[in-house]
Amino acid sequence: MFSLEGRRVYVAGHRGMVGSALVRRLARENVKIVTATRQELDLRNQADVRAFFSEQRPDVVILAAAKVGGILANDSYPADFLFDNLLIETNIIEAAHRGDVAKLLFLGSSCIYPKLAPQPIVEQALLTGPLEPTNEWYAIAKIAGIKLAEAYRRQHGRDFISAMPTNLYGPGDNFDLASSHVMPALIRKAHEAKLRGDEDLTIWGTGRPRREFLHVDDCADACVTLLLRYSEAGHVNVGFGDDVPILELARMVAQVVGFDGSIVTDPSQPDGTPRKLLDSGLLRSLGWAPQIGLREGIAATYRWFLENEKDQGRREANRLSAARA
Ligand code: GFB
Repeated sequence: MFSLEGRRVYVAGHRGMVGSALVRRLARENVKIVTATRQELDLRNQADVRAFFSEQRPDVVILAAAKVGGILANDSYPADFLFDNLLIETNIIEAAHRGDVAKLLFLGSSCIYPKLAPQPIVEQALLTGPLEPTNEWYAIAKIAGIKLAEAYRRQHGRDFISAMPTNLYGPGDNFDLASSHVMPALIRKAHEAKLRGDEDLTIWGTGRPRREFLHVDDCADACVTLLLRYSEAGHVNVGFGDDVPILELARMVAQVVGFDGSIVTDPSQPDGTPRKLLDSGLLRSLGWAPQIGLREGIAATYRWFLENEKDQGRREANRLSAARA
């Protein structure tokens, strides 16, 4: 058992969907949360990261900072997904070692597993076959992160661990259609189709791939469970336990949003991996279980989208002007 009592916990990536859920969850513990915005600290800069660790002296680090995106963003920006993520995780893990951090949790993704891994996917499936081509760049960076944490444990006796969450969704997600994951994309598409009175809504791919969706608050809770109760070299799957075909997800989202037109598939867009249901038996044996069902989670995320729609619009406008500059 590890104790968080009175610890300084650095949440890297606290403005992202996962990081902000971690900050919400950690508010229930007696900890001092340490954060830095992107403007204050460029995690790709090794000297800055080292200086930040020397100043802030965190006891615990949760590495939830990453360049992330959906299938199209991953496929379109392979260099950014590989380079930025390698730098971020290398800098933080090395600085945590230098700074004598008592515990570090590295967050990866279920895309680390082979494209055609037997289902449900056990942790031991890592590096047993070829990756899904649309996101192999991100996957390679995440595999490097797992191995780096493991290497510091092996060579220096560090208590560094890794969690591999399935597809996450929830408040704070990115709803930009060009870079988002499927859940926020479908929420936005259904909402706008409803407002316009469209007769149909188009989803990418065949609609046949299956995905497992976990609410980000359940993921944050799993991270705390792992910090407190897990201290082994092997990474740990964090999944909901069930998956749905994308077409079925689209129907659920349409129902929650109140769009009653038809759903059309666009097979010219990539499907990605056919299925990636995680076996989360190890995590469950530590006493964790998801609390938020899929329909309930979609409804909560849609409410968040409605409340934050203006912010989302502003964020997209900023992104466009940054891209033009
Ligand atoms: O969530 P998503 O972008 O990523 O797509 P992955 C999941 C599935 O939904 C794919 C389909 O089969 C997409 O073709 N889909 C249907 C859509 N309509 C849409 C849409 O409007 N937008 C999007 N984005 N998808 C990502 C990886 O894979 O998952 C990352 O690229 C990471 O590396 C992340 O691992 C968790 O599940 O395919």
